[in-house]
Amino acid sequence: METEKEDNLRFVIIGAGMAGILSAIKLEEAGLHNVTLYEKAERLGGTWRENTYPGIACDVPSHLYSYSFAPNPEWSHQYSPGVEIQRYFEDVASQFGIGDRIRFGEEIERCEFVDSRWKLRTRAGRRDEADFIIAATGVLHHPNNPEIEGLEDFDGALFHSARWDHDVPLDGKKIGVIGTGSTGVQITSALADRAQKFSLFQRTAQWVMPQENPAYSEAEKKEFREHPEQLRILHQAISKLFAASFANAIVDADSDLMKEIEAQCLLNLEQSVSDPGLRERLRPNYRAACKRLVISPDFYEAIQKPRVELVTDGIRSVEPGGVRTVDGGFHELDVLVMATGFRADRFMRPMEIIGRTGKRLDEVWADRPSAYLSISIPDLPNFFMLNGPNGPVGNFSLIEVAELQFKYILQLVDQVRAGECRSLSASDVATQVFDRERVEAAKKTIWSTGCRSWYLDDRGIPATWPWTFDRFREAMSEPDLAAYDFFFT
Ligand code: N01
Repeated sequence: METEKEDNLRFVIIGAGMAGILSAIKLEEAGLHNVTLYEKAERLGGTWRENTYPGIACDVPSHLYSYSFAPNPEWSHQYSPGVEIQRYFEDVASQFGIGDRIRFGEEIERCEFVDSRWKLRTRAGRRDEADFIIAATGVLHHPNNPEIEGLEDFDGALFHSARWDHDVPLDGKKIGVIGTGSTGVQITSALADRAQKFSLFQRTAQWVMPQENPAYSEAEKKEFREHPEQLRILHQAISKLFAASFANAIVDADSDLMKEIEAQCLLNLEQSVSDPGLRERLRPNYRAACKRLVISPDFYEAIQKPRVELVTDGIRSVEPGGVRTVDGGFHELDVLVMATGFRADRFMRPMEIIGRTGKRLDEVWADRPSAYLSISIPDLPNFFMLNGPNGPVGNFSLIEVAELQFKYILQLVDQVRAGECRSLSASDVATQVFDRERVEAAKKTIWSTGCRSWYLDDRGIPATWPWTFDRFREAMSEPDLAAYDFFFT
């Protein structure tokens, strides 16, 4: 039975993006009301607040990329644009009344576990304490800004895709984009008709899955509004389909479905690109979905437009007026966008996190980040991550992932509420065994078939969940308490 004190357990959530909002709602629902959510920015939304580049949309169907408990009849498209997704998170936060829990503009700088509690400090020096920390700090939020000679000499506008400068005019300008990941491809489709000249600098060709993006009609939205149960059924159906198809295929590189996906991408390339020279330059030399599969109905159409050029010669340097390639060619530019991705190994860092033995997270993760089931780190008691290292991050709905993880975390919290311990964290042994099995299983996955991608760690091993989504669901259904160290003081 819960005591008054147990009911009053204090939670700090770090980050008011998708996972932080989820945590605040779910804690409230569980009767845990002593919650503060720290957000470094002035607005919630995480990825969707930070990424506002032209053409941004999510490549997971909107009715799956929604909280299961907050279906949204208003999605405009099967794959809705970023601005709608941002609005959705703002609406959900307000609908569930968690706004007053959020401290905006306060960045947590340090967390130390002392005397069975977490002591926190913000960048501005505010101090706080908590029994539990939920790190909902996201995966892809530290821009990767490659060092390219002369970059600082560029005279035009220069920014990373996740720091889009909306004051910079684009229409009729000469725009260059470095990078052909999901971001670079979406920007290309969005700006191909607006630029005077658009140069896409491609280091590695991408496989592109042609996926139409139909709009929902007013009649369909009305139907969804009047029959919300249909949305729940739709959410479950897409989730099931996803788990049974793509999710299974990527963890088995030899699967028939993986070959089928590659055949569809190949057909897209052959049928959509008419110029044989351009087609060859766009042809990847590795397996489809080895990098994150790019989903686009119109990238090939955009790249063939007269004002668009695909630059495949390597970049030698940036000069004040544009980009010089290794063949000596010069590409004059007014705007240069780095669609060069993110540092995927950072997670909550640069926060300083000190566990019960006095060891810093930076030391624990000196080689690379790891966590038991992507949630708990040995000797960081009552510190749980959502979308932490080695989780399912490949073309999945991270919302569904976070919901499953949070249910699991609540069961760990229940151990403390029930007085079974004061705090708990995954044991060293369980974490090592998990890591060993994960690395072994990763060999069979599509990410291991020989390409460079942000999924790979410094050894070239996929730092992702290497098993089926059903296995993930199963692992999240109930914690194996034997994998945890219980602490009593
Ligand atoms: O980043 P990326 P992203 N010189 O890392 C190139 C999610 N997302 O922002 O392939 C030249 O995929 C690099 O080249 P190479 C999704 O999970 C989702 O596009 O390494 N080029 C690559 O082409 C996605 O996977 C959506 O040879 C350099 C590109 O930059 C993740 O975010 C939309 C370079 C980076 O691609 C990241 O996507 C957007 C250099 N020095 C993002 N350094 C949707 O849901 C890097 N590159 C639709």
